[in-house]
Amino acid sequence: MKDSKIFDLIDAEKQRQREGLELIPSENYVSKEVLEAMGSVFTNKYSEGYPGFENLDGSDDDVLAANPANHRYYGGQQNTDKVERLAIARARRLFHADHANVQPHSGAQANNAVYNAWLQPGDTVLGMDLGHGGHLTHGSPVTQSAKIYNFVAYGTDPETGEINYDELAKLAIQHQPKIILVGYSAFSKIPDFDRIAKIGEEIPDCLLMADMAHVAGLIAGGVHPNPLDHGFHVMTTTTHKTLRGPRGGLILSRGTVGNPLKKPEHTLENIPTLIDRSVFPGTQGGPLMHVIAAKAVAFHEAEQVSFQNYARDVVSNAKALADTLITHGFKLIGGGTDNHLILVDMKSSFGIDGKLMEVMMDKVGLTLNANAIPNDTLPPFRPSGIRLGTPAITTRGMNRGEMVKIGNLMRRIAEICVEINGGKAENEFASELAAIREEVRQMAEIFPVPSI
Ligand code: DSN
Repeated sequence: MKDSKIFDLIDAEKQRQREGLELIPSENYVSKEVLEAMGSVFTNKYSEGYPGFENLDGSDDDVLAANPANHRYYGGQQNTDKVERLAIARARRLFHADHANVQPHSGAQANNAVYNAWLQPGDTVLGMDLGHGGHLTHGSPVTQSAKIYNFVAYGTDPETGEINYDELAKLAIQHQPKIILVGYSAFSKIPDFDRIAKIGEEIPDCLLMADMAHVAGLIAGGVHPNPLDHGFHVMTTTTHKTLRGPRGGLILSRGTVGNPLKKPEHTLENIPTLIDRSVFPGTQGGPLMHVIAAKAVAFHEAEQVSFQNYARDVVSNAKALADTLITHGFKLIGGGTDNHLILVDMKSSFGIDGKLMEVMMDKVGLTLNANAIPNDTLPPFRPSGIRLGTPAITTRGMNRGEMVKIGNLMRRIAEICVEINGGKAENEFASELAAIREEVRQMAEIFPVPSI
């Protein structure tokens, strides 16, 4: 018997996604093929261990033709080995990596696996402050890793929105971290990877790690520098944000790839194998082979010229939206954006908090999230900022004209928020909100979601 409760909710979610516009910068719409691979029979298979890592350098056909012995703990891997090897080969090509581990279930799992591969309890990691745009897994005290390792935070410059490189260098010398971590979920600039790598080279045994979850698709599309080309040893990412694949994680690394069954020496050169052993059996059990199949499909899509165009459009759309918002009096952290993401200080722009804006935007089918801004004086659940971006609406084929329209609608919503904040009842704006809702629905209809 079909579970109608759940399937009705799936239908309702399809309608929500179809009729609204997704502005959360970490979300996207996958292709039909990615969706199909995720819903495939590979979900029935256990594949603990790894496929063989030999002959991963050539084309997809070369990779399929080779059939090296695997390192698995279960039989029946004729197809799973090929799927995982294709995923690895494609990821290596996309990101110029010596090795790819495609098994992490999420970005958090990927980060924890790298920590576990390289650090001893008590070792120091230098990462970006959560309040300045860093990520929870980069040392927030509420996480498990913060109980195990010693995280020290660097911040951003309030004037420019850039990383405070002088502070980073000073903290690195002072704390001698075993990992310098560059990565973020609310930062709209492009890090100077060379400068950070230079700082890291002065610290003994320091692993340079980049968590590029937000911008991996921009890197794959060639519109953002790749940290692995600038002296970094490891790059982690999720696969579902700008990269437009299934929900999951990925670890890319430089170094020599060894047999995962043999414990290698603890050196930076051996980081690929240290990571493999840390993912399985260190921190995870069986890989999700249906998700790995979908990752492989997404990597194939990202290798196409059309994806390079997509990445370019994500960035130009973000700039167009940012410019429109600035014209309307929105104050952007860092004064604009260089990637896919825009962080706005709603408090200093309009005297309202980010949560009110999030809630009112939701009512008209425009989804974004309230977000802390650097040195926020408001609490995390009702912070001063909002965070938005263009990966999903660019997937729908939207362009400059639509960015201007969305920016104009946001101006009107912000004005309504100001009035509500001043004491007016929300229902006084019911007909105006309904009209904006309809305008959003019409835009959504012209630019359908590819997979639904
Ligand atoms: N939750 C993700 C984001 O929205 O940026 C980060 O993990």
